[in-house]
Amino acid sequence: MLLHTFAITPNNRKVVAFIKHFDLPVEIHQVNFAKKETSTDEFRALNPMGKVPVLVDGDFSLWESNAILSYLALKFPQTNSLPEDIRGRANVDRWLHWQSCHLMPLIGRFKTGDETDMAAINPLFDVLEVQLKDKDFIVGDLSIADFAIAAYLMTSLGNKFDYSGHPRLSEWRDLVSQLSGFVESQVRIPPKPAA
Ligand SMILES: N[C@@H](CCC(=O)N[C@@H](CS)C(=O)NCC(=O)O)C(=O)O
Repeated sequence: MLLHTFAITPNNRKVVAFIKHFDLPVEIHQVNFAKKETSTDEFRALNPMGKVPVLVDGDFSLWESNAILSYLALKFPQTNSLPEDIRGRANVDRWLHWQSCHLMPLIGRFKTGDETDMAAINPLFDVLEVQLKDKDFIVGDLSIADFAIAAYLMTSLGNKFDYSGHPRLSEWRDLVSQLSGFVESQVRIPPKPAA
């Protein structure tokens, strides 16, 4: 199995962190954007969106990071990262969709500058704070939902939010950031050389 990725971004890092955390037999290939690798016909055949991450398993290629997380969790059930019962599974799906439909778009607005008030994240943090009230992880046990959501809160932007009003969220973020997969997938950007 092969993952095409660009590990610095949260949608990529969530998958790389999952693979590393569970030491899954997936080869990791960092795409070269400078060489327009994702614009080639060969890459577009894997993902017509021309984006990463993309997982290739034999003759099956899968794009969309949360779909990849679900696939890996099902392919490697020993990870115990996706409940088998219908409601447990739906619960994880709910948080994956919440990340895609609510967290990611708001983060996108911060990045484009359409949102400049850092406190605008608080309604979403309120939701996570309530969810984590009596649990170690988002759905209780560690699941792919933790990887999907936490990756967004560990970026340089994620580090700038004020977590002081959300103590459980803050504890969970610290806990997940210490998981081996997130430690190993940390990408340090070298400082720009002085002009
Ligand atoms: N919803 C997709 C987003 C994928 C995505 O936007 N990937 C970005 C990096 S995070 C990318 O490949 N951008 C390069 C491009 O758009 O050319 C997912 O979760 O996988």
